[in-house]
Amino acid sequence: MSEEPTIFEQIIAGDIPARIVYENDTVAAFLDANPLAPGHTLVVPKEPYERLDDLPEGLAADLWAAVQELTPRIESAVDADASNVGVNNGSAAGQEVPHVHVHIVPRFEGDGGKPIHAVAG
Ligand code: IU
Repeated sequence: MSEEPTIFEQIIAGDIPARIVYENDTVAAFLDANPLAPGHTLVVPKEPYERLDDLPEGLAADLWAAVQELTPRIESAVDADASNVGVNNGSAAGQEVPHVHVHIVPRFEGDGGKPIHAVAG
């Protein structure tokens, strides 16, 4: 874990404005500042572990439970048909913020977007 608070810790602390949509003792979720689609949400552990494999088992379970609970609620909120759920795990995979975050990107029939496996070309 880094010593400086990550951007996402600052969001959770309320020091950087964001639309927080969910919070429990260990996990928070907020709308992405540069959404790929309406309702694009990031689900994060409150503690700033950098990569998925750094997460203690219980926290990984908490994170996934929140993703599972939130995904249908977000789809319903924006009237989406489906969603892409994914993690950029490490900088070579496009991870820009060194604090684990699960993207939930709502998808709509005919939106022309690519499936998640298309990013690997
Ligand atoms: P990535 O998986 O690390 O590439 O995604 C980082 C995401 O964090 C990206 O979608 C940004 O738009 C988002 N984000 C944000 O929501 N708020 C911020 O202050 C910053 C990044 I910096």
